[in-house]
Amino acid sequence: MRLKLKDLPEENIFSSGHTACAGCGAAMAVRNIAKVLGKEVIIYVPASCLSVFNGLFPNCAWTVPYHHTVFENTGAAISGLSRAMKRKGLDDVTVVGIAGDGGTADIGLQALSGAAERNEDVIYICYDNEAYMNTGVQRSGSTPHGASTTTTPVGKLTKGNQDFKKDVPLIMMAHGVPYVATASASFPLDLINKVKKAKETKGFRYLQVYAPCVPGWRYEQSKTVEVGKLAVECGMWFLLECENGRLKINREPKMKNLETYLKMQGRFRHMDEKQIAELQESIERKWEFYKGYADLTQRLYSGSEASV
Ligand SMILES: Cc1ncc(C[n+]2csc(CCOP(=O)(O)OP(=O)(O)O)c2C)c(N)n1
Ligand code: SF4
Repeated sequence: MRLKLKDLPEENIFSSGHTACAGCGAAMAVRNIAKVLGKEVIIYVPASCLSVFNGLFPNCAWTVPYHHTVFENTGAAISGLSRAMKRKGLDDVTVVGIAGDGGTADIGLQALSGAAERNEDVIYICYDNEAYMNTGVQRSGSTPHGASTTTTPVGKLTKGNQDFKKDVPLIMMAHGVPYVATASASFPLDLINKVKKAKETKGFRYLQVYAPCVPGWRYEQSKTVEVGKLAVECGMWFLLECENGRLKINREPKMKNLETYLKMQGRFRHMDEKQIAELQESIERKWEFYKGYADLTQRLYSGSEASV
């Protein structure tokens, strides 16, 4: 049965008193995710904004067991925790890793890939704020085309990030794991139902959650939800779900208002017509690709419970 927001409990395993910036999309997403996870969980967080704003020792906003070791090992750490729980006969404990996009798309990619390949019984959540925010807004593999960061600045030779965003959800789908989904802090109903589905599924589950970042994207702190909604409207972010190889598009983008989305944020404000057109073209290609992929996989894996 689908969850409604009013079904969520008052109590939260991610308590108030964390220290995220006002308007932090990652904090909004984590608060909603935590409400669905329940108490029988172990949380792992690598170096990231979350590892700082969830509290530094001896403070901790998590009221359930929480682990933190190094930046690159989320996939390996949650694999070990999950196996240890099973060895102890604690099969009901869900092990969840929550990492930033730098920790996922770049430095943690090999550990993530290994865990997915072994189909470890874990949930891996990447909150995607599209750069290394904790250390001062450096570009990550998840940074979109054109975005200005401290390592892809706007200058005479280049104007922001020259590369295009790495599609980690697609890489995860190619691993053939049971569940891959994208979600957004701005669509809480969609988000909580994907977390619920992930929780009810066995094996490796991957969620990537779009998480606007006020200082890194440079918009007004009251606009987080609006920025996230516009991203889905214009196709900068797609809401998708892939179960046992079958891709479903949860919300059809309107494919409009890209300029409104870009102009709301300081990181894109320098972009000229040519750059915007390049970005628009890449979004349209991606959309065609997903539509085709969804059609194909719905036919290929129809009725199948096996992973690809
Ligand atoms: C091996 C290693 N390299 C670099 C760092 C420094 N470091 C800590 S957090 C961080 C950025 C994390 O970025 P991301 O994963 O995108 O999460 P965010 O900060 O955006 O939440 C970096 C580079 C580190 N802790 N360990
Ligand atoms: S820098 Fe960005 S991701 Fe980090 S706490 Fe602030 S708003 Fe959240």
